[in-house]
Amino acid sequence: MISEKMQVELNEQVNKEFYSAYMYLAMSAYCNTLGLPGFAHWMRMQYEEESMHVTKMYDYILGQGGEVHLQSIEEPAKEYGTPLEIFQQTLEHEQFITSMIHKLMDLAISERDYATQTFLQWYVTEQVEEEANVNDILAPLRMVGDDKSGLMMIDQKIGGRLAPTPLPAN
Ligand code: OFO
Repeated sequence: MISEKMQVELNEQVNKEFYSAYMYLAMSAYCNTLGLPGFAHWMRMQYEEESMHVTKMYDYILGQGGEVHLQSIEEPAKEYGTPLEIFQQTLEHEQFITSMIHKLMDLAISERDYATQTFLQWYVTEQVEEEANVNDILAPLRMVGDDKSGLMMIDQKIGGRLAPTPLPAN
């Protein structure tokens, strides 16, 4: 069982995870228009991963006897600048999501909601990985700058990103 307040906040987070998925799909389309299929693929895989973050939280709310309230999803931007700028925005977004997860954890701790603390721990760990993955791409992007052959090499490398493995049940 979760509190009314926790239910509201988890539903808010479901919406943010949906937005993440939506934004990465928009970024994927944008990378396609830049002629960077590897970047587009990476973003498409990120979209799939975010979709799983959505349903994991959705299942948790329902499993706790709560109600799911799906809200409208903000429209993402159409353009994201250079490949470096795309990943800078990605990092900023993930840092924002990390701060939201931490706020949720603060609430679970203040409510002594042990089940939700355990549930959220998965997202805390996941966010460390999300930020690290983006930083790993930002480093070579900063190094190559505008060099086209350097960009093509990064495009090829990140184009090999594997599809996310299905998440275990809560
Ligand atoms: Fe759901 O982790 Fe990214 O946003």
